[in-house]
Amino acid sequence: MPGPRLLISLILALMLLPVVNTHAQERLCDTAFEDCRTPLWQLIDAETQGIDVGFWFMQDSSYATKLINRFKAGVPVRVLVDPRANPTYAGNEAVLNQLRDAGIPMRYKLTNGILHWKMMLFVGQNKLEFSGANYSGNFFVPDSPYVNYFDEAIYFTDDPSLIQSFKTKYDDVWTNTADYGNYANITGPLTRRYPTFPINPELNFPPTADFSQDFLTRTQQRLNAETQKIDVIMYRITNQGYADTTIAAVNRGIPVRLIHEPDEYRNLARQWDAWNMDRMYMGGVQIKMRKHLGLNHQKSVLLYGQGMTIFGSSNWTGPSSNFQQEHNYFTTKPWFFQWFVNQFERKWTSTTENEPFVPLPPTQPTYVFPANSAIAQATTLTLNWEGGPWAHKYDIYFGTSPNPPLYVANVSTFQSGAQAGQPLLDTGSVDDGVMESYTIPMTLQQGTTYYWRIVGKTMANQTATGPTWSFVTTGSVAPPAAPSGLTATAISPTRIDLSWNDVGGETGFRVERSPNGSSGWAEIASLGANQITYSDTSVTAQQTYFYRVRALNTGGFSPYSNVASATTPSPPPPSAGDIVLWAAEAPQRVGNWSVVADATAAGGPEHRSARMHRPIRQTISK
Ligand SMILES: [Ca+2]
Ligand SMILES: [Ca+2]
Repeated sequence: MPGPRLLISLILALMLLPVVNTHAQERLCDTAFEDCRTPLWQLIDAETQGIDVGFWFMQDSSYATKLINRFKAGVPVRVLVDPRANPTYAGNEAVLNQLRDAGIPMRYKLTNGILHWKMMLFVGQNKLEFSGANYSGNFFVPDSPYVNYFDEAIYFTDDPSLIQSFKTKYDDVWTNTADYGNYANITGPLTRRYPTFPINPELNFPPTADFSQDFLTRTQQRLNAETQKIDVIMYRITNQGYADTTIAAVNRGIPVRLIHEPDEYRNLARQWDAWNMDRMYMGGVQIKMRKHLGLNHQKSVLLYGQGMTIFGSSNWTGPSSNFQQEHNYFTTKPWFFQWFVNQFERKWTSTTENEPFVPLPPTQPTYVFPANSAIAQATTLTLNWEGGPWAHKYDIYFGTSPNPPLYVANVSTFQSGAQAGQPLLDTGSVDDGVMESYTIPMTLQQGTTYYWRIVGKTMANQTATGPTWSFVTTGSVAPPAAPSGLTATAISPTRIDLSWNDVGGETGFRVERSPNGSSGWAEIASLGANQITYSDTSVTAQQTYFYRVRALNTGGFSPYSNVASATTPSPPPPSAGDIVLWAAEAPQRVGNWSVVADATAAGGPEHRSARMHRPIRQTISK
């Protein structure tokens, strides 16, 4: 019996232990700070009955060397591989050769959709290891704890139901001749090694014809069922369904936190990751990005209302949903959930491991057509440019001004999620080689210089503005149409007002006057564009004047308008106090004299003595 002191020490030690399974043989290993390779090495070294291995790639040859050692010691070893990883992952081919040359039986994935497993099963020890981590050094051992590591959680279990399920699934794949071929050292017919067990319903093995087992379908069901809070760590998010379901959760009041990988946000081979990230950002998902020096390759989801963890090999992508060979676990094991909660809180709170997400701008659009300063362009015209891998919407500035105005905003595509009524590109995509094009929906004027500028926008409305280019349309400018509806109105003995209807495309108007409407036309005014009234104050009383107007632009004059005429009225009779002179001829008048209609004025015709024959007056200011 231990003494009281030892007992207290034991209890304290138990209380200080990190969250562990009550089942002593299950554990999760955090690659941020733990060496998760040594326990796997130990399992390989200790196995005496049989080892089943499946992986996407293995760059760390230490696993291969240890597996070969056991194989040479008489332990049956089987390996499922995918040589399609060779071109991308240096060292994988050498490991496959190493295993093959040792005589280990190997089969490989033949059909489309990669083998994305990362698992080892140890028959004699009743142990299983699986995770999202590929068998390469950085995936299992940090270079520098919390500073330079790959985000992963490595799951070691002796849960009989999980081991039985993996045994059955492994035998299914091993004996599958439709999707898998013999890679090396297969002699005799393919046989199952184990009895066939039921698959634990918490496990998920895409691909499957059972639609309910589609990883997207299962994940969406759990996200839609959540009532409290969702935390996600996800390496790659290229499938719209996951993003939309996450945004929908935020919209019904469920907080969602997401830690993502910045290299995937700007992965030129995975452009739709940024589309989803920017949309989730706009949709209110709280997002942090890996800040440490390694890689966030983890795939885990925490559903607080359900106490559920979703963990495994599937990313939030189309291929991972129901195309690639995957293994995932939708489990409500409390210790498992709490372990991931603790891990998430540490990662989320740390200012050195992760940092708030800042949406990045797109690249500047590259113009293709029409070339800058091109001449003789058609008057119906399609602009062409390459908007790059990150822009999904465009503002198009277009017009005859050297600083063209916004012509159409947020032109997009249905692929990029254009809403009803939103203007659409003719063509366009962030996918490689798909050019953006937009046909200007009007006939352009001939012989005219047009200016255009494209602004690319991400789904988070970050922008990149292209240069301003110009082109000239074919032909010459046509003269404007003739002004119509000219009217002339005498306002006073010395003023006639004109007005007419505006025309399009003019740079100005010219007004002409004639004394008789047929000859003696003289230009009396030159007006600017859109000026459609004129007051002629160079007229005298009791005269009839004739007018016509024409418009002009760089193409020349329009035809003339109609001719309009007006007759100025008589001046008013003199009033008391006016001085009136009757003069037959008054060619030189000094001061403000004007002709009046009063034949009875002093010196007028009735007096017959004056030499002036028309009365004039000068108003006296009082
Ligand atoms: Ca494009
Ligand atoms: Ca006009």
